[in-house]
Amino acid sequence: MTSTELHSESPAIALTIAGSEATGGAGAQADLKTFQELGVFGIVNLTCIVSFDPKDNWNHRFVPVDQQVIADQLEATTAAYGPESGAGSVLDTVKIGMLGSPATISTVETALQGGGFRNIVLDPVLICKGQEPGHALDTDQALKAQILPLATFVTPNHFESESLSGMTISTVDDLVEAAKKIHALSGAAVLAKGGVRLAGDAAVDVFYDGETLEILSEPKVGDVAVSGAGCSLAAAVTAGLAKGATPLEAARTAKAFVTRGIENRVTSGAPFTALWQGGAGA
Ligand code: PXL
Repeated sequence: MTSTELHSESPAIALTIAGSEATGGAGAQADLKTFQELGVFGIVNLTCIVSFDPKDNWNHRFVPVDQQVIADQLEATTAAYGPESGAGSVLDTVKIGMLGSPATISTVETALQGGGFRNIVLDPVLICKGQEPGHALDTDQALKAQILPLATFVTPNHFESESLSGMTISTVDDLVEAAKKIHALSGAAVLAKGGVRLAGDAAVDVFYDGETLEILSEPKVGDVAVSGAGCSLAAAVTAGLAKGATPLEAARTAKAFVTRGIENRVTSGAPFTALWQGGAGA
């Protein structure tokens, strides 16, 4: 090889289709920071903008991105990095975060069906902190009907696991049963998160892919959920898969990454702390 041919290999590429959370703790910002931290070239296609309202108990103000603009972003990304693009690394791994409306779900469903993706990681954001359960029932139902069947990996939190499995989850055994049910209805590898919601000193998540069952456990870091933990976990899984890890390896690495990020969390004027993706290197 001559010196002019010397070049570093293209990094793995991952796309997140997600919403902006203005304070930078959750959503697309958390995804992009996680991708970067884990050595993956990250792309964001934005679905909505969430701005917490400090005058109203930090509840969510939600603005959807216009459907045509979502479709335009997906078109640009596919042309640049999709299977036909000639890109140095082909985009075959996507994470789905907050979609927020039935219309967006349909737009994204169409892109996923035509995108030739090998890995579709779904963080099934049914509600986010501050929203009332059932606030957006039609959106939840559309997500379950149209996106869940396309997912190859799904990362439900405690509430989402209860909603998807139809079970009450109080113990690790319950979480295992729920993970098996969610696998049965999606066909995807499942990482069901107990987090701080189950009693005890451990933050327990359950991995199940139809063959392997693994309980991932780390000592709890405090008892309060940290903003961006769910987004960062799913993004770290996505980064791992983009780099060629198996689903189980990606889940283990993601759990460790998020634990370090929670240990090094960031405080602010908001009534919640935010995960620091740089925590693993701190
Ligand atoms: O944590 C879930 C989540 C995902 N995406 C966006 C959010 C939130 C929660 O606040 O705002 C855009």
